[in-house]
Amino acid sequence: MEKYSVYNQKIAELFEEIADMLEIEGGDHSFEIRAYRKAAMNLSVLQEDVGDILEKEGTEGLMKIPGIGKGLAERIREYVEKGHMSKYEALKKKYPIDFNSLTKIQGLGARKVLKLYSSLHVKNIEDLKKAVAQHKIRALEGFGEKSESEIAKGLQLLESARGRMPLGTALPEAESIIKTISDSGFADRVVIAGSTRRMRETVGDLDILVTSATPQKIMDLVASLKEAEHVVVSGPTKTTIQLRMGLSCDVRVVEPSSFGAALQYFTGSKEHGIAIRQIAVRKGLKLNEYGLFDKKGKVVASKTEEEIYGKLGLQYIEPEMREARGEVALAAEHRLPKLIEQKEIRGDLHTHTDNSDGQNTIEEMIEAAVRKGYSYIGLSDHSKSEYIAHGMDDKRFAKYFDEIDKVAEKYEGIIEVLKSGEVDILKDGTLDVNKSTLDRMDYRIGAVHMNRNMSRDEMTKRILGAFDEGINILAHPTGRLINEREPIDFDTDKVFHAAKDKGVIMEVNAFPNRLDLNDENIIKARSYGIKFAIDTDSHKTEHLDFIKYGIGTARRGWLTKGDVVNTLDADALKRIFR
Ligand code: DGT
Ligand code: CA
Ligand code: CA
Repeated sequence: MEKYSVYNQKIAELFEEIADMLEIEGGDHSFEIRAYRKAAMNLSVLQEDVGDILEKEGTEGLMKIPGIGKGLAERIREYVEKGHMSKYEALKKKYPIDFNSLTKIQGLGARKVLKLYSSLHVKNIEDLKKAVAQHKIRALEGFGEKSESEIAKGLQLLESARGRMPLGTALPEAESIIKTISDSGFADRVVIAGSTRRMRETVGDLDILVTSATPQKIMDLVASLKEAEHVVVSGPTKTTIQLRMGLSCDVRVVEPSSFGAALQYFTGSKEHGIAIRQIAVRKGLKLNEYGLFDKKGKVVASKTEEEIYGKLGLQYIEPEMREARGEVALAAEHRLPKLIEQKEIRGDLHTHTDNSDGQNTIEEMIEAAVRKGYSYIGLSDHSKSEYIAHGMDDKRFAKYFDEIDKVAEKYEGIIEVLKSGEVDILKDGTLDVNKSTLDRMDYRIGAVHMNRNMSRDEMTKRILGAFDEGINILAHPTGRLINEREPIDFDTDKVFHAAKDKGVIMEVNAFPNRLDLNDENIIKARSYGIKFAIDTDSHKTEHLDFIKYGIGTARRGWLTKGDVVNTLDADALKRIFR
C-alpha cells in the first residue's frame, strides 16, 4: 500500500513552490528548477520518511535518494530540524502568492500566476474568482477570452470537488484506520462501508463499522487515533472524527446480530437503499439498519447481507453495483452479470520505465510483474512529443526494443514481455512514430496528450484518425484528472461505434487520479460490445498495485471477465492484437 509520510509530502510541496517561484524570477534558473521539481516528484513517492532517514544516516542517507544532492539534502535537514526552509521563506517574501492552489487550476502555470499577481494582485483563489467575475483576465496579455473561460471552468471544478477526495487517497487512509482498530484486539469485525466500499471515484466521508464486546474501548481508541485532528461528536456507539488528511470519518459499533443489515444500510448508495426497501414493502416486510422484519416485527434476516438479499428474493448485489442503475430489477430476475475480479487479471499492458518518465528499469518492472504472479507485462514508454516525460524518437525506440528483447530472454518461461509504446496521437490524428517503430510493437497504445482544447468535431476526427493508423488500445480516453482537469470533448457514440468496428480496445486506466474511462463511460462503451484493458499506467514498481482501483471502476461499469482482454492468456491476447 502506498503510504506517504508527513515530511516527504510537505517538503515536496515546498520544493515545487520554490521551483514555481524560481521560474518567475527570470534569469537562468532552468537547471535549479528542474532539480527542485525532480526532487519533489521523488520525495512524493518515497516510501521511507526523510525524518527517519536523517535520524539514521544523516544527510549522507538523504543523498542516496535519487535526485537529491548535497544542497537539497541540506534544505531537507534544515526543515526537519528547524521547521522552516530559509530559501523558501526568502522567495516567499518576494512572491506572497498561494502557488500550490493556483497552479492546480487548469490553464494556470507558474508564469501565468505571476502575471496575474503583477498585473491584478491575484494572490489566492478568492482573488482569482473576483478577477474572473469582473472579466479582468481576458484583457491581459497572453490570456484572452478562451483562457479566462478555461480558468472559470477550473474554478467550478474545484468548487464541485470541495470536500470530496479521490478514492486513491481515501481507501489507503481507511485501510490504515481499520488496521489500527483490528490490531487493538477490542474488535471482532472491522469493515469499510459507504462510497469507499462501493469504490466510487471520489469519497465524501469514510464510514467504518465495527462489532465489539467493548464499544467504549473502540470509541476511545477512535478519538485518540493519530490520523485524527479533532473529535466532532462522540457517543456510546458512534464517533465522528475530523481527519488530518481532510475527510471526516464515522465509526459505528453495531450488534453482531444485525451486522449484515447495518452493512447493507451504510454501504448505500442511498438510492439503492431506497429501491431495496421498496421491494421489502411490496413483500410485506420492513428493512432498516437493524434487520429485515415481518409484519409482527419478527426478524427475517439480519446477520449477513446475503441473507437479506436472499429473503427479498434477490440475487446478492456486489457493492460496486449498488447505484440504482437497474441492478435491483436484474437481481430480481437473477440475471446480474458476474463482475470481473482482480485475480482474473493476467498482466498489465500499460507501464513505464526509466526510458521515459518511469522510475524503474525494464528489468525491475518485469521483476515486479513476476512478483504479482502475472503471465505477461507490456512495456509502453512515451513517444517524443511528450518531451517533458522524456519521450522517445524512433531511434531511441529501436534501442528500447533491443534492450527489452535482451532482458526478456532471461525471463523466458517465467513471464512474457510485450513491447509497446504510449504513442502520442497528434492534432491531425497521425501517430508520433514511424511505421517501422509501430511494426516492432506487439501492440500499440495511442493517447491524446497535447492540444486538448480542440472542438468536439475536430477531436472526434483526431481519435478516429488514430484508429485508422492502427492503434490497438486508446489510453485514458477522456484525459480527465479527478478534481483537477476536465475531460477532452469528443463524440463518444462515434468513437465507441468505430472502436467496435475496428476492434480498438478502450482502456480503464487505474492510476488513482485518472480512473479513465470512468464508470458511466464504461457502461456506455460496453453497450457497443467493445473490449477493455484494465491497466495501471505504472511509473514505478509499486504502482502495479493500483490495479485494484481499475478493477473497482470496471466493476462499477458492470464489466465481466469476458469484456477485459488482459484476463486472456498471452497467446489469445496476441491473436487479438493481430
Ligand atoms: P459520500 O460519503 O458522500 O461519498 O457517500 P456515501 O454513500 O458514503 O454517503 P454517506 O456517508 O452520507 O452515508 C453512508 C450510507 O448511509 C449511504 O450510502 C446510505 C446510508 N444513508 C445515509 N443517509 C441516508 C438517508 O438519508 N437515507 C437512506 N436511505 N440511507 C442513508
Ligand atoms: Ca461516506
Ligand atoms: Ca458518513
